[in-house]
Amino acid sequence: MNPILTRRQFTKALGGLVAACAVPLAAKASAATAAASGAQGSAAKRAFPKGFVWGTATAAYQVEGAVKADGRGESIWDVYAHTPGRIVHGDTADVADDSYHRYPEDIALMRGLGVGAYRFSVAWPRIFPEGTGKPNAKGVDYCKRLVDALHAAGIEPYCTLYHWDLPEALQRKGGWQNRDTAKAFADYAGYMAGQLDGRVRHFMTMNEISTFIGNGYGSTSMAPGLGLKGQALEQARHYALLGHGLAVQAIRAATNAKTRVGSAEGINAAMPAFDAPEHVAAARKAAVEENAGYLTAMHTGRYTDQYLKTLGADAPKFTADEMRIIGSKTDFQGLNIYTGDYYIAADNERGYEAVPFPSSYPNMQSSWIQFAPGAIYWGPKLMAEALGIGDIYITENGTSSTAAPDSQGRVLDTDRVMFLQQYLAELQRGIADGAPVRGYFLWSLLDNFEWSRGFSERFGITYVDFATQKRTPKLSSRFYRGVIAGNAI
Ligand code: GBH
Repeated sequence: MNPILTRRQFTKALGGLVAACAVPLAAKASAATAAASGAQGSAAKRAFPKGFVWGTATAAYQVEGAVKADGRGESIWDVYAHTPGRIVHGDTADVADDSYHRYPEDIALMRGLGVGAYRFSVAWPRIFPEGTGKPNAKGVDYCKRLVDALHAAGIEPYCTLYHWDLPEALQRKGGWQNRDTAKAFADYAGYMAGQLDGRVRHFMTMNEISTFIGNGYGSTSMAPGLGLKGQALEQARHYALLGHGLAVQAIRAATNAKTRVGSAEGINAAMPAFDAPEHVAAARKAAVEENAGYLTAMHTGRYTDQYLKTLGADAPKFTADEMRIIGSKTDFQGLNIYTGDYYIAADNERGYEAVPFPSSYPNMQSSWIQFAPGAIYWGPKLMAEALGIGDIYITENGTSSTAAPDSQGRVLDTDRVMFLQQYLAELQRGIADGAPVRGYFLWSLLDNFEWSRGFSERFGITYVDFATQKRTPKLSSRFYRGVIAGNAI
């Protein structure tokens, strides 16, 4: 397929966006003036820094489909999704958004939005169908075509090397419970980064180690669904971190000096219950301790005393050399922030206490997304302060919404618009107060395969009819386009 968008594809996608956002003529004219002046409405807009990166994000298994195309190997998610009872409605991602074939149309949607960046992931089993061994040239070519098409559209690719689709062949050898998997991941990451060297300037090793370990190894709600406990779980978590560290080194060895390496982690975004010095101090302590098995270890090269003490006999076995590797210096930190956790100061050993959400606390469609815009104000700020992080990107933020096409075919997702409006306002305020956030990737460009929730939860700012693959930009798409055009909220 031609990687460069034809004029027809581009106009078609843009037409869709404009049609979905159809407004009366007069309103259209004033919207155009507003966009030109960088303002959208009546309220004074607050600007983001010059050069702030605006993007959207997806992940390979959630959008690509084409699971058997061009020599792709099987992943743990193919196996999991095809196991009866695992996914809502028995959905699988065999086709998903078919983005493997339709990426030119998706890139056209991004051009319509005006985003400058796209965060995507590479499916490891497309590159090494068996996890290790001989690379699959057709899989590599697909990634190069995608990246070249993004550049042709003026969109900077941000590449995640592992968004949970472990080759099944490696799972059969123990997956992340096997130390060799960390080495195999680094080999794959180094190889792939080398192939994309010069075309991709930002690499993320892994997406949310905390989730694929917590949900896939600790519980059974994600692939491979092992439900481990105690030391076995801790050891798998440790080897995943080791895989990250080894991959940082492998990517550096395979790429030019300008390449920037980081990861995208889902954090426990600690927020003070309200802005008072003692609660802010408590939340800052919580930020370190509650992420001790992940970001804190990755940024300090050690497990905190409190963490090891709490684990006792369940603590992972590790060497000083492994901890040095896990702490390999990165150039930026990606944070996926959807919600947060409240803390108050407490007179205990830790100096903080977590405050559970009352049952009346407002929620979005997904049961785990409490509406907490403060998370994107405090999360990056406290993480940066506590761990000395220099550059942060919000690598995911967004929400599910039940909004569906109305009688005119429009998708008016006012809950998502409200959510984004409030989170972006808090992000802008955080940056103004010193949080070193350089960019924002909205999750997600498209409705897609939402893991164990299948297609029952839609995170896209573009509606996807999974029967026809028709894409329809939602109201939130128009909202985001305005934010990007004005670089302000
Ligand atoms: C991110 O995870 C993922 O990176 C992305 O792929 C995903 O599509 C997006 O968010 C939206 O979910 O089943 O009740 O145990 C966000 C963190 C952690 C949220 C695991 C869902 C499972 C809750 N996820 N959690 S439950």
